[in-house]
Amino acid sequence: MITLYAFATPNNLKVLLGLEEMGLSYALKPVNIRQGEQKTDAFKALNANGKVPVLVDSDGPDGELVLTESAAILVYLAEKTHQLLPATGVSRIRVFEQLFFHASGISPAFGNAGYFQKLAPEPVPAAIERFHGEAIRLAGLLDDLLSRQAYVAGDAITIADLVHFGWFWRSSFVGVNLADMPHLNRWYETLLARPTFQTAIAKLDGLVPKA
Ligand SMILES: N[C@@H](CCC(=O)N[C@@H](CS)C(=O)NCC(=O)O)C(=O)O
Repeated sequence: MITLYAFATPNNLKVLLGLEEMGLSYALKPVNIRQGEQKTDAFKALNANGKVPVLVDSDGPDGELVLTESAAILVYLAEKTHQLLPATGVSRIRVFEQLFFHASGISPAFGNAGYFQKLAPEPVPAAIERFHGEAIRLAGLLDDLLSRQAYVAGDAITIADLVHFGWFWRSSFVGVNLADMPHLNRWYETLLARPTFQTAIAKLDGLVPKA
C-alpha cells in the first residue's frame, strides 16, 4: 500500500505524475501547507524537514519505507516498477543528469523567482533580477535541448520529464513564458495532453479546500 502526503504544488505534482504514469494504486493524504500542517509534530515524525511530498510504502524492500524528496521518490518508484528509468547505460545516466540539473538549478531558481515576484513582503529588485534571469536562462537551455530530442533525457519519456514538468506547470508564477520557447512549449503541450497527466493535475487540484 502506497500513501502520498501532498499538497497542490510543483514538487508534489512530480510524484503524482509518476504514480499515475506507472499505473500504481495509492492513497492521497492532503497536508495543507497554507495552514502549517507540515510543521505539526505528527507530520514532522514522517519528515523532520517539515515539507511535502512524503511517500510511505508499506511494502518497501525492507518493510515500511518512508521517503522524502520528490526526485528520490521518483527514482524509487521507477526502480520498483521498472518504468520510466532505463536500467543501465548512458540513457540511465542522462536521466540522472536531468534530475540533478533540476534539483540544483531549475527548482531553486524557479521557486525563488516566483517567491520574489509574487510572495515577498517587499520588493527586492536584485533578487528578482538574479532568480528570474536564471529561470529564463535555464528554461532556454531546455528549449535548446528539446530542439534536438523529443524528451529531456532522450527519445523516450522518463522521470526526468516528470520533474521538469512539475515546475513548468507553474511557469506563470515564475514568469517564464513558454510561448517564447517553441521546443519547450511543444514538449509541455505533448505531456499535458497525456491522460495520466490530466488525472494527476485534477487530483492535485482536489487537495486544495474549496473556499
Ligand atoms: N526538495 C524537496 C522540496 C520540498 C518542498 O519544498 N515542498 C514544499 C512544497 S512544494 C513545502 O512543503 N513547503 C512548505 C514549507 O516549506 O513549509 C522535494 O523535491 O521534495
